[in-house]
This record gives sequence, C-alpha cells and structure tokens, in this order.
Amino acid sequence: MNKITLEGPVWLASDVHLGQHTVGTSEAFREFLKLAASEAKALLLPGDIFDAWIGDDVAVMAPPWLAQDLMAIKAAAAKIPVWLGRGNRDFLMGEALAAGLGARLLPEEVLISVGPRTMLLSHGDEYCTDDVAYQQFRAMVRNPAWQAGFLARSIPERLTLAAQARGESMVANQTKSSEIMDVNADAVAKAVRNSGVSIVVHGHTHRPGRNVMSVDGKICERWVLPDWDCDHKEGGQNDRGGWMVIDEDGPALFDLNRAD
Ligand code: LP5
Ligand code: MN
Repeated sequence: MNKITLEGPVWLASDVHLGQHTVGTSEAFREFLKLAASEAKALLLPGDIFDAWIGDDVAVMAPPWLAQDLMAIKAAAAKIPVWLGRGNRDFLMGEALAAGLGARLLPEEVLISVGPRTMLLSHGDEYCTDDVAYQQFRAMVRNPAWQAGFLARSIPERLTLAAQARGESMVANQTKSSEIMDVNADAVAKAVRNSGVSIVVHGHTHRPGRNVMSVDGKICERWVLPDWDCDHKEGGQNDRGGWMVIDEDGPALFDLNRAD
C-alpha cells in the first residue's frame, strides 16, 4: 500500500459537497483553505469536496461558483502540498484536474505517516459493505469502461444524469437504516489487518468522532471526518463542518463553529 510521509501539522477535510447552490458552505470552505494554507504543512481532502464531479473538462469553462472554489484550492496548493482523494460523488476527479490545481491525487486507500504515527486514510464508502445497493452502484461507476462511456457524453447530458443519480440516492437513503449506511465492523477490521496500522481515518458517513475498537486484541481508533453544511440554518441550526489536524500528538477534530 502506498505511504505518504508528511511533516505536521497536516489538515484534513472531506464531505464539503460544494455545488452551485452551496453559497454559505463554499464561503466557509474558502476561509478554511486560507487558514489551512497559513497554519498547515499539508492539506488532505479525502473525498466528496464536490457534490457531484462529472469530469475534469468541466473545469476548463467552469461556471462562476465552481471557478471560485477551484481558484481557492489552487491558491492553497500554491502555498502547501494539497492532496485530493476521490469520494462517492467526485470519483471522476482525474489527473487533469489535480495538475490544473497544482495538487496531487490520493490513492483509494493510503498510509499517512505524521511524526510517530501511521494512519490508514480513505473516503470510507468502501467499508459500508452492508449497503449492498450502494456497493453495486459503486462497482458499476468505478468500472473504467463505464467511466469512459459516461465521459463521452455531452456535459448537459452528464449534468442531467448526475442530478438523477443524486435524486435517486437521496430517496434511497430515506428507506435505509442508519446501521446499513454506517461502516461494517468486519470491513474495517480487515482494513486494519491488511494495513498493519491501529488508526483509521475516513469521511463519508457524516458521523464525526473517534471510535475505539479491538481488532485481534489490538486497540484501534477509527476517526470520522465531519460533513459540511452552512446553507440550511433554518430552525436555529448551526453551520455544520470542521476538519482534522494531525500533529506530533496525533489526530484531533475541530468544529467549524469553535475554531478561532
Ligand atoms: O451520496 P449520498 O450521501 O446521497 O449517498 C451515498 C450513496 N449514494 C451515492 C450516489 C451519489 O450520491 C451520486 C453521485 C453522482 C456523481 C456524479 C457523477 C456520476 C453520475 C452517475 C450517473 C449514473 O454514492 C448511497 C449510500 C450512502 O452514500 C451511504 O453510504 O447509501 O448509495 C445509494 O444511494 C445507492 C442506491 O441505493 C442505488 C443507486 C442509486 C443511483 C442510481 C443511479 C441511476 C442514474 C440515473 C440514470 C437514468
Ligand atoms: Mn461520501
């Protein structure tokens, strides 16, 4: 498995879900990028930074909302190394996008070493093995032949299909139990055994926190990154979002509302 050795502090954020209508989230994320560029030595973005990525060619004639977000990532990447990982909504991000931003792509699963610790990092959707319908969808859209066929379609066609897929996903999720949409303990244990680490970091499930588990008698930690939403504040809801900082003391999560 690939290993990236980094000097801390390393900052991580995922599941920001930037899109045309996420004005508040986009603004908060751009502020975060500025802060990361001045405070961190590297920035890792392991998936679902975009609500739907339909192909790197979209970045060439990007609509204003997207151009603004891409420029902010590029500005951060001019100051510190930035790594982009693919999530279940932006799995079509490719080398062209990364090169255009001055960033690098993360492998699907990767070991990250910071100081004395090595962690396993991924988006996290691969561990949701109880969600059989999702894993079937995942296998289909990760197939290179399917991707080539999809990318050969026009941009308007791809936008329509992506909107349909997002709509169907939201409907499907309403009928799935919370357990089905979380990681499967055996899948995580398998990843721990394969990688040899005792710290796993991922996003995707939108259940931020630190979970302790035992794998073959070894105490392990699974850290989950938060998702972001700064556009639905009705009912007195707070902005939602945050990031992880990994330094010599290990990982720690920071809430967007409590960061100063
Ligand atoms: O993303 P989220 O949080 O809603 O739910 C995910 C899983 N859903 C997905 C689907 C993505 O949201 C769609 C992203 C589109 C990217 C654009 C580019 C590619 C376009 C593809 C066009 C076909 O990842 C969801 C999980 C959940 O996480 C928790 O883990 O449960 O899984 C599903 O919803 C899968 C469904 O159960 C079955 C498949 C629904 C999609 C069907 C697509 C049909 C396309 C329409 C074409 C006519
Ligand atoms: Mn996801």
